[in-house]
This record gives sequence, C-alpha cells and structure tokens, in this order.
Amino acid sequence: MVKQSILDNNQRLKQEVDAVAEVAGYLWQKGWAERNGGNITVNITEHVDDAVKALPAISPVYQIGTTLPHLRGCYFYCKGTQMRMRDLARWPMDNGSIIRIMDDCASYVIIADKAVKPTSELPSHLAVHDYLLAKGSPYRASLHTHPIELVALTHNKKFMEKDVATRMLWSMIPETKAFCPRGLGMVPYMLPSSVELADATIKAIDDDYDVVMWEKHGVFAVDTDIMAAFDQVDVLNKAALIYIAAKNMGFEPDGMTDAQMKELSDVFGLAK
Ligand code: 2HA
Ligand code: ZN
Repeated sequence: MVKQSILDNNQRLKQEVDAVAEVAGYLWQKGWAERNGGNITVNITEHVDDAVKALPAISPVYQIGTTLPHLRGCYFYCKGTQMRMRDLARWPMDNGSIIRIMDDCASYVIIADKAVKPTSELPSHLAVHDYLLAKGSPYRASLHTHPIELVALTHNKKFMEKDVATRMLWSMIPETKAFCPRGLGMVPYMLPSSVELADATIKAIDDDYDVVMWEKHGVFAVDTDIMAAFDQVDVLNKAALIYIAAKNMGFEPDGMTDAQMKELSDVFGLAK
C-alpha cells in the first residue's frame, strides 16, 4: 500500500509543496545549496482545509524562543534542519514538514508527514512572517540561499554601502530593475541564526527591500510565493554574472545610464 501524505487530498497544498521542491532543485543545480545550506519556509495557512486543521500533532510541543503574535493558528511548510536541498527536491515531505503555531504564539507542533524538525533558522524565518502579516503584506514565502556571485560581491566593502550594488546590478540589463524593483538590501556580517541577524533582516525588509544580502554569507528573499522569491534572487545573480563576464573580458562594464534607468522606472511604474 502506498503511504498516505497530507498532500494526497489537498491539491492546493500539493502545488505549494511541489513549487518548493522545484525551487530546491534549482538551488542545487545553481550551486547555491551545498550540503544543508539554505532554508525555505512558506506560510500555507490559506491552503489548509478542515481535514488538515483536525490533524493531531506528531511531535512534542517545541518552543520557538520568541512570541510572534500574528502567527496564532498559522501553518508553515519548513525545510528540515540538516536536510539537503537536493534531497528536498525529490522528497519534500521527507526533508521538510508542516507545522502548526500554537495559541500562545510562542510554540509549535509538527503535523505532517513525518516528525522532521524544522530549519535551525526557524525563529528568524517566523519573525519575518510575523512582520509580513503585521504589515498586511501579501508575501507568504521566504528563501535563504548562498548565490555564489552575489556573496562574492559582499567581499568588497564598496558594494556593502547602501544601494551601490543595487545600482550596479540594475545597470547591467534592464530586466534586473524591472523584476527586482526594490533592489538589494545590505546587512553587515552577523553570526548565522542569531537574533541580531533576524532583527537586521526585518529592518532591511521594512526599509523596502524584497532581497536582503547577508555579508559573506547569502541572501534572504521574500515574495508572494517561493517561485517569485527565487526569481528575484536569480535575476540579481544573473546581473552579477554579466558584471563578472565583462570584467573577465578585461574591462569595467559601462552599465546603463541613469537616464536609461529613469526611463525604465517611468515606463514600467517602478518603485524606485
Ligand atoms: O541552514 O544556510 O545559514 C543552513 C544555512 C544557515
Ligand atoms: Zn546560510
């Protein structure tokens, strides 16, 4: 007999988890997800039906470590701690799980399919989701990954200054500004998984960035769904690759002019 999955009777939920698996495969193929690198969480509350709500816990009650008042009764798909993106791509419910936030907004239980403990970055991911809900944002997905060329950029202090990397990346190819219109926020190096890093990330998102760079580590991106979050990182990293290709040809790329970028913003109605 084929083993039952929570996804078997819920097509919308299955589509969400399938998208996470597809993105996890891209992260591995791009070389952005070595070992257990990166994490993904998706707020799936709107896809949860009464059958899922009735499911019992399959884990003890775990503390989040902080209280997040907007997450009461929310459900999340989370990559499992120590799990590999390349495994998640094929077996998303063996390398991740679905959790329910308890009424105290400070603890959670796992409800499906297996008791896979969520990512070590869960408190920071959940803090971001709490912030997004508080703000009335339609964003439901958050992605942390290690895009090689974007991380390399942060090893140069010049690119850590506010919007220096953004302007360079936008000027490489018009699509970058069109599809990543808020640019790339910069957060100076902080210890992975630390509360300070989570707080600085939320501050950068609040400062109006969808993609935030963690110096010498990786990106944290938010968007409506996981594919859209991935697309923003992919577009930015493509721009970094064009910059590097020009440098490898032995010259500093000209970049689009300020007038060309302003025209783009006017015609496409872009934020900045
Ligand atoms: O969870 O990438 O920064 C794996 C990481 C942490
Ligand atoms: Zn990381």
